[in-house]
Amino acid sequence: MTRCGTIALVGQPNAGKSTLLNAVVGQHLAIVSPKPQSTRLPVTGVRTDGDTQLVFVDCPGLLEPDYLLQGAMHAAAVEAIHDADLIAYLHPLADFPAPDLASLARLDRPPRAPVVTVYTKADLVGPSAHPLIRPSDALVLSATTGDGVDAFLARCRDHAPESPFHYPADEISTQPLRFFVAEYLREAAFDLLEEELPYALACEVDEFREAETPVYIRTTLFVERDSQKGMVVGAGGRTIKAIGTRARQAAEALVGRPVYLDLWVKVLPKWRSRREALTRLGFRSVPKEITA
Ligand SMILES: Nc1nc2c(ncn2[C@@H]2O[C@H](COP(=O)(O)OP(=O)(O)OP(=O)(O)O)[C@@H](O)[C@H]2O)c(=O)[nH]1
Ligand SMILES: [Mg+2]
Repeated sequence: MTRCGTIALVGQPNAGKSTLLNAVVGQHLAIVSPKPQSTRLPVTGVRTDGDTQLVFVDCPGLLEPDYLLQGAMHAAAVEAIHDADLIAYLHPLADFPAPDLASLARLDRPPRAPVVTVYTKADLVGPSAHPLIRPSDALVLSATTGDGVDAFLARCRDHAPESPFHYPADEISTQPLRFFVAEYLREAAFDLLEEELPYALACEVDEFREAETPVYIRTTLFVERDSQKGMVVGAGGRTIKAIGTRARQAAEALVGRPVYLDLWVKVLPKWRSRREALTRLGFRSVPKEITA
């Protein structure tokens, strides 16, 4: 008899969801940034131990949407909440207590799955603060030191229903390599670009020739305005080169072979507020409009 459960990792932007996903699968799958709202589309990570498979869905942060992209991010997180067998609601321990999830996520119906509150970044708070949350059944962990991650995994296993595995036991994600290449470009952009620019940038992989050595990957970085194009390219092409080098190294670690990244920067006017642009960039449920 096997077990297989889906765990949604949800919470406010910057709570540490992607860092925890990477810790449980043991690979840098999801992009991580000190800047909030780095995750836009859910990232799936699979971990199989013996007879139990856990499917983690790292969600975009829960926020009050101001524009259509944020509405689509919110819709993706809410969908994952309703699809899960267990909802892991992450919140930094330093900001204890976590606000009510149903109102934070503006859920129109209660979720089917149980919610476990997981206080994150415990390494940033002295151990004396931990007893604050006892005797509730919340968990405390640090995804960067690994403290508390095993107890979190044990809780996930307790909630995994009896079921055949959904994926082969050696798989760690269900998303294609091209998705991660586009994400690594965004991660580099989050790191190397300032202020609003990382938020105005989207990536698309146009061509992926795996049979070639190095693997040839042609990508487009979209910005919203012409003036942003120059900032992404940088003086003498320095900025785009740095973004490309960083993303190529991450892509090579995942692909396991040398990669050639061909980068193009184009303007896709106001893509963050346009339905068809968001659909093209992979968002499945784009709301008709933003409701406050
Ligand atoms: N010290 C410490 N920092 C952490 C820990 N977990 C995450 N961080 C940091 O917190 C920041 C946000 O982490 P992410 O994993 O990107 O957070 P997220 O919840 O996925 O954020 P969004 O995708 O923007 O919603 C990054 O700078 C991480 O390095 C932790 O356990 N300890
Ligand atoms: Mg994230």
